[in-house]
Amino acid sequence: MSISVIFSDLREADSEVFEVIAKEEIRQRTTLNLIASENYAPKAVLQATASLMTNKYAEGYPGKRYYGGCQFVDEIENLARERAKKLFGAEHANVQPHSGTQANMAVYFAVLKPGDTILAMELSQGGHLSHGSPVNFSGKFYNPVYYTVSRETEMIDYDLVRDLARKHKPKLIIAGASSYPRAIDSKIFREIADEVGAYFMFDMAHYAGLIAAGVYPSPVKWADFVTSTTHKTLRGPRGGFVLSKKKLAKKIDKAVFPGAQGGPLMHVIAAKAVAFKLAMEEEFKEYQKQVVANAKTLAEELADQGFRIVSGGTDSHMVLVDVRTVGLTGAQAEELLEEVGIVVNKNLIPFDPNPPRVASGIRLGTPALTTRGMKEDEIREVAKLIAKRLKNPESETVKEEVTRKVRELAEAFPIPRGFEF
Ligand code: DSN
Repeated sequence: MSISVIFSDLREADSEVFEVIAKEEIRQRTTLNLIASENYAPKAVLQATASLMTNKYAEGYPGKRYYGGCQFVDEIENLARERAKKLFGAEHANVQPHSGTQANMAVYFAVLKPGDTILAMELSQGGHLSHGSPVNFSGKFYNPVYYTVSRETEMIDYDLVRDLARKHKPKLIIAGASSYPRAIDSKIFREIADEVGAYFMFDMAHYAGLIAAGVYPSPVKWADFVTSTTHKTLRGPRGGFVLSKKKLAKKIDKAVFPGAQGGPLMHVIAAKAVAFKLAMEEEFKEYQKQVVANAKTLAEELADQGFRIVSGGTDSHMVLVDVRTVGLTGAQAEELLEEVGIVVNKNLIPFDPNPPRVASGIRLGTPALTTRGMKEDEIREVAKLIAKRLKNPESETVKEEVTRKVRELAEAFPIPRGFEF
């Protein structure tokens, strides 16, 4: 159905906002989205997010609210919690965090005091802003120590993690990343955390959908806390959640509310419940298998085209490409690709000599294109288009040809039924 029919009330009330949303709809339909942290949420998720649950205040938890009239939001939150636990095999779930960063904040509030030491992957190596970056609250309130990947393999240097843990005795060790394509060994992190008496938190925001489907190693058994978003590979609404061991349930719940947040977004929690349900279906598992197969194909084809792939490949949905191979910076590559309708983000690569706004790499992900139904053949075609554009930045002929082919691919693989607005 057309957006002007679905949003007819919005159009009438506020044509300016409507027009911008309409333009964004066209952008999403006509471009190829390779942003590793984005996806198309199913219509069922969008409908729950747009529901009247947005009208309800519900500070507190099911059965213990600070407002009347909470019987149905209680039902929704219980559904979301139970489904999250079942999906990931967790002992406890808190589905209230508004985002991944707020989920992380809640864990810090649960077990740390200001000034405590945390050990995490450095942002420039693939970590996340909220894992102790100096420009983020997590780096200002706490004392961050960073581990890196190995220069040779560009994979996590577990010996370094152990050495730093022994030396600095962190209270919390953090694993999980926003631009690390490889499998992460949670068992080793658990052993290191036990050796130095630290808590172990795994931020699975990027990998959550893969983990739910069993195509990426689950940290749930090993970590004290597992934090996540719901909108990346998991294909839900924008939001966060925390899983924990039962013995830490009270601590984490108090840290989320009243520690870090006020009223929960009940419409988003309803949509999280939907996403967790959909993620239990066989179709979702098949989708995630294809996401990884597509990412591997993307890495292989780009390598064949002469690009250096950071760490030599991928075990997940994302691929980190060193674009210095073709004499470009990440920022230049991002712009060149956007001009032809391929949307990616510039990204630091390990030990990057360039600053973040320039960067030497681009991060590519296959979740969104896989939702559009693309398989290995089309991904190979996309990789060839990326390579052609980046190897011929000055050529108008190449620019026109790639733009046309991107349009054709986008038309041949529309946002599928059940995901369109
Ligand atoms: N900004 C997200 C990403 O793109 O990975 C992480 O928060």
